[in-house]
Amino acid sequence: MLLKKLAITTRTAVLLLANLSLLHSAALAQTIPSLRDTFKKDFGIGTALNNAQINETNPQTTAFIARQFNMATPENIMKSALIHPGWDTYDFEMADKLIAFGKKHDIKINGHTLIWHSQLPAFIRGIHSKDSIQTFFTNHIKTVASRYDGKVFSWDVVNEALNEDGTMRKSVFLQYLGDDFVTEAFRLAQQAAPKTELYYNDYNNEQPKKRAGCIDLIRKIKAAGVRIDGVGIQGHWHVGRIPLKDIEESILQYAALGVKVMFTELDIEVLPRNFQGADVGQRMTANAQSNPYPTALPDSVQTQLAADYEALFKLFLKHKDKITRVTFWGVNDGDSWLNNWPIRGRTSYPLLFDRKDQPKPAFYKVIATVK
Ligand code: 9MR
Repeated sequence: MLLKKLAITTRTAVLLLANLSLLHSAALAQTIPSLRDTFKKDFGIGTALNNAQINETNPQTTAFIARQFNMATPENIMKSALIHPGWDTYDFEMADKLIAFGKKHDIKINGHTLIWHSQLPAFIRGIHSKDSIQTFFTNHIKTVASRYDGKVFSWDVVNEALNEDGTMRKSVFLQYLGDDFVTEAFRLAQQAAPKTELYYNDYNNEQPKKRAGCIDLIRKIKAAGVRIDGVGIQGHWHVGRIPLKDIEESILQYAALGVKVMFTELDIEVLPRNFQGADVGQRMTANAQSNPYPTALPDSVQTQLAADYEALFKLFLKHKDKITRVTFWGVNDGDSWLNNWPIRGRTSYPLLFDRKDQPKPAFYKVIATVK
């Protein structure tokens, strides 16, 4: 009897302690500065959201997101494979939840993405005629963009249509619809979503050749009398190798076209990689050196990461009149796609918060850039 009582008391004490430590970290999260408040006069601060976060499975995570970010992009759930799984079937469940999430927490949603060559529905592989691709393209944009008009703040209308040399990527859309598919996507989006901002989004489009291709695309859309409100530079960069000059030149050149500039998928890779960018089709094979920091990031890399983020945010602030949003591609290091790409199962550290949502030195450097 006594033993049983003792066991119950011990269990209660353990539960109490666990709750106390939860409360403790929740309270701590409220004491660190908020990115969205710190930059509120400068630009929006966004994050990518995954299923668990949209489903609010962990109330502490929800509170943390709402305190730190005022804009969000769904990491996957609005891509065509997920939202439009069959020729005549759409699945709006998660996207509707995301809209509700945004409303509840005063977070603006950027729809991602209407037209992308990747993560397409499986049925596309069975289509081999121009007419059918055209019908898919038109129906998809009309249906999805009109449903969320006035509910999402903006759309990445077309994602990653360019090659590194600035020419058009050989996608299924280019193959069947020709060079003008980008302009046509914006035309359809403009009709379906008159109350929504419309953007072109890509990675490495701060690099001179790809930037030139991107500028041509924007000019072409405008010359056709079609609306494009902004350009997204994804910002998947590497520690110690941030192309600050190219980024600044791009901010200036894009802004000169009369479009808003934003950084839409920011993260800084610290793990070895033999190429730059974010082409999800590219992969690397694992070797003994490919996962060098399985337990912790060495101080020297942590310091370099902080310096890189500091330099970037100084540059963003310098051009805050042209930049409307900076979005991180994930809430914390544990969420990042870089743990699984281009090699599965690595331990990466590309964001401002660690796996427990604790701020890293880079976070404080970023906060300190605001005078
Ligand atoms: O982060 C996304 C990851 O969860 C998906 O598996 C991947 C699949 O295509 O897409 C990732 O997000 C990409 C984004 O949609 C477009 N730019 C590059 C991003 C990183 O690959």
